[in-house]
Amino acid sequence: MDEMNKLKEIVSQFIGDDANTEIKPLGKGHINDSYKVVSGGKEYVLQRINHHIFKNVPELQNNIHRVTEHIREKLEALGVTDIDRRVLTLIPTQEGALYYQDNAGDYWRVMDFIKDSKSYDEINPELAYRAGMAFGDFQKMLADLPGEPLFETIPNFHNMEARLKTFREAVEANKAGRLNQVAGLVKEIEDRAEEMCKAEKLHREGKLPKRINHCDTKVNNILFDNDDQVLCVVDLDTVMPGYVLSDFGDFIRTGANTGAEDDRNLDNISVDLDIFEAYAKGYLKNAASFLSDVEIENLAFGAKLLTYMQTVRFFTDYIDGDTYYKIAYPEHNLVRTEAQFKLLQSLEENFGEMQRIVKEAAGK
Ligand code: GN1
Ligand code: MG
Repeated sequence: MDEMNKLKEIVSQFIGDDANTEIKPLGKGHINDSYKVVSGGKEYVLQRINHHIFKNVPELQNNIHRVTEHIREKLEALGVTDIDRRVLTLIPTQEGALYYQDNAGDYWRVMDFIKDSKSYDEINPELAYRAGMAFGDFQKMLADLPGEPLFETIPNFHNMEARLKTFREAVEANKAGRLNQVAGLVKEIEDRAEEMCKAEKLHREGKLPKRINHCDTKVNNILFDNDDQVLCVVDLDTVMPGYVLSDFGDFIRTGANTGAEDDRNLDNISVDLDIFEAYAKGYLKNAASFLSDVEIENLAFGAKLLTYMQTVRFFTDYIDGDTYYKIAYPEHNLVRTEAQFKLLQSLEENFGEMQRIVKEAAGK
């Protein structure tokens, strides 16, 4: 069976047979494969879930189901009208399951496609302000999710201590024989290691709580409508308990970078303080009411932490021989590492100002 027929067969598990189904690749995630499906006058997103990374797909899908249903109830209670564009809608299989596993062992899911929506890889301060409000609201809506804590879809996902352990093992093993050329960068990582494990330490001391976080607040995981109003937050695979520093930091890492995540020209890369300020204001507008002083005091640190963490993650993958992230060319993970590290240096240079901005935005 050719690839397209295989995809059609999978889609039919969810929405039944339709000879006119059209399927096209969609998006540019580093982990899952996504397709846009048009069938019977409706539009959907089909995704192959990367089960080498998300090892427990049933629990993953159960998380997303709980999160989206909870948000849906909140929106209904608020009298929101276009709910189908304001939260993701999972389409179950014809047998009522939240995913389908094919003969090859791959896992698939289908969601409604959110119409007339767009995402940005680069935004302006006004949109960053709206995105900040949206992520603050997202955490707030999920603060009272009933039942068991959410499943950790990737254990220790944003745990810096665990990431450093894996990094050190990769350095030790030097599997791809790439270490010689990057010794200077290994030292830069080690020089900052202790500072960057501060969140785990604060958590152990009972000073930093875990809350439900999105854990992938990349700027392009927010959908806007044609008038640039926020519709909803997408890419919910990593919604799980974590530190709010993660969600704040990952947005700054991606949204407040004047360059690209994999920019080859390091001169393009620095922190855009106007975006930082706008995001901090929007986020704190909705989140200041439930955040502790320790959380607020560490938001700017969160930007450094997530940028450092992403540097370590890309670097680990480079040293390992590119087994985790999709790459477009052989040195891609090294280019990403250097670009993230440049952003980290810019955040370090501007840290005092970032602290001042957060303090002011929090009204302290
Ligand atoms: C991955 O696939 P994507 O772009 O949504 C990664 C994030 C990283 C990001 C770096 C499950 O997200 O944690 O921050 O790449 N997701 C996973 O761009 O590892
Ligand atoms: Mg993503």
